[in-house]
Amino acid sequence: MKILLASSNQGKLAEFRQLLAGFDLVPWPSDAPSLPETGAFFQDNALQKAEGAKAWWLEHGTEAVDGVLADDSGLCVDALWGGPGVLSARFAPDLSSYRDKNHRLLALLPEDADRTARFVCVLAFAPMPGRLHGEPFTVSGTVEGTLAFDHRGQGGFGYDPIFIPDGYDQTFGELPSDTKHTLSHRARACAALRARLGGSS
Ligand code: ITT
Repeated sequence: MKILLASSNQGKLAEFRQLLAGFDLVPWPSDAPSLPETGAFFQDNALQKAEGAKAWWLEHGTEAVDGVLADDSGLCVDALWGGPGVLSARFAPDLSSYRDKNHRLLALLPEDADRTARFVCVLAFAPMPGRLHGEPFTVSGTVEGTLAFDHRGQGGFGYDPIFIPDGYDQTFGELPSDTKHTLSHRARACAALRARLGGSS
């Protein structure tokens, strides 16, 4: 099955290449427009990106694909009322590096704050007309954990260096990527996607 990956986030794309091994993945072209995400919930945004990418690809696509996949994800911190959440990609826009954004985020928490947090990933899959039947659908995955007291590790991307998954002492930035891929929000959502697509690749 050939799937267009409607994401411009290189960290996500690297993970999808491993998590969706066996599928023929077509990257979102670098000169394609960025996809609006104006919803209040991960699910709304994932569907909006998948539908927007499908419409664009039907007009401008360079090869036939069976479906379009979009990912809306983020870090939800309990002490920040679930933030940055759907706004994770837009947190601290004045800072360019994630090292700085991570320090800014950690500085928002008082020393004695509840540090529980979770990564959430919602994937939206839109079948391509004439190639696959069915309506667009979403699947999701979550990983529970706590926030570290400092940015730790060079691995992963985004907020990985400040997130310690439950059952571990190291952050996703310190753990091997293979470990992240057994338990992450995106790994769980991809497993649900495979099940929903019938394991076909
Ligand atoms: P696309 O919309 O093009 O896919 P984006 O980066 O704008 O890319 P989102 O709106 O879904 O995507 O933002 C999610 C943000 O949450 C992302 O930019 C990261 O900062 C963070 N994030 C999501 N998954 C993550 C992960 O596995 N590890 C670390 N940070 C993650």
